[in-house]
Amino acid sequence: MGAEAQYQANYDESKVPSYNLPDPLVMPGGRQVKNVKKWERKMRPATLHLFEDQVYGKIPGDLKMTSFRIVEEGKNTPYKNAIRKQVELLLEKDGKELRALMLMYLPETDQKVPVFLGLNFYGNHTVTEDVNVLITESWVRNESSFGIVNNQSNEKGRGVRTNRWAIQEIIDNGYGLATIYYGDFDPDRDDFSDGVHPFLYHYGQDKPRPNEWGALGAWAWGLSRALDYLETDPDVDASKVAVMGHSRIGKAALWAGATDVRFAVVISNNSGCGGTALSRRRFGETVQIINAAFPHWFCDNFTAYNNNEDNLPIDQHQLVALIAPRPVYIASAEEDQWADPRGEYLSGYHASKVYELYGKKGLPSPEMPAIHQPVMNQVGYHIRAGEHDVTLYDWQQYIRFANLHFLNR
Ligand code: GTR
Repeated sequence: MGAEAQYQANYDESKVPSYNLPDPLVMPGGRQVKNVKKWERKMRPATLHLFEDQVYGKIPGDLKMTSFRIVEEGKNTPYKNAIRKQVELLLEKDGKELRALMLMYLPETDQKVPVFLGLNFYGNHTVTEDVNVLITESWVRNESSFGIVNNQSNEKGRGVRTNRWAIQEIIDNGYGLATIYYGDFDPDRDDFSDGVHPFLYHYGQDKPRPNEWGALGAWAWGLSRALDYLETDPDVDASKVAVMGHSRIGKAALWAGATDVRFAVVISNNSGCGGTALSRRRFGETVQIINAAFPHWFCDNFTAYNNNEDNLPIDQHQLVALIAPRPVYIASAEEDQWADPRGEYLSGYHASKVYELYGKKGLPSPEMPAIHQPVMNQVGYHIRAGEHDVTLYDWQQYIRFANLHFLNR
């Protein structure tokens, strides 16, 4: 096969190669895991280790924010019955600084509220028309239709992504929303001199080692640091935080949910390759394609599986299994074939035996549900009409799923 053919994506189901998925409940030596204790003591750590070592990379140290500061709060928002907070998460170490700015909208109540937490792609000011929201100063990807010039956000971007964030619905249902621009933790470019990585370099080091974290690892780390703050906020019920992410940020949300069990619910929106899509299916985006286009997302060890998926010691259903027994929701879009909707569904299906070990119901059928027929067990799934995006329909299902698990209704 020539290099070009190797890079071509397959969209034909009949050309999906036959493959053998690793059984999430069979230990590397062949022993069957028969109970939760064995899963938690042996198989889960072994699985997590493989993802750290071969896919996302491990964090080579213990790194927490050094301070949190509320920089702004107010009731003058475009939303009914909502308050706004903007919180700076600051990391200071060895003369270096990393600042992440969290935007929160919370329903106005004296109760602690559950929260959806998700990173955003172009800055907090893009998710809302609210003129009080601060414009990010971090490096952003140029996007001419948002007026971004020289990788710098400006006023023109305000509100350009409101369609992806159903803020009023979230508030009306009694939830808060917390969001941070993902590039605050690591700008999305193949450059390891910026973002959080240098904070853990040894003397003379200028990039992570082959088994150390890439950008997805940095974004997942940032989600955990956001949760550290939420645990201190008296208005938030931090035992009820649903981490949600779209696309590359959906991959990061899954990895955050796998590595940090404090996340009570995990939601993957169109996360695709390196998210919930099974790598072995090689449908749409593949390991080779993603490593070529985004060499900074995964750890370098992951490139060993370019065009070599059958040798992966794990597959993405085991990433979902790492979230068990906590509720996980996987969403696909019909026209998002690049992300392989069937592969996204199947990872939930094949992870379900770990949920069953806990006596929880996952996705019992190997057949995908029809469009707009959500399944809401401990593993949830829907496929909606339309493209790669986050829509009001998606949010309505996430709110229903959260209601089911957080409020029993
Ligand atoms: C694409 C990439 C996908 C997905 C998407 C996104 O270019 O191939 O894996 O992450 O970007 O994040 O929007």
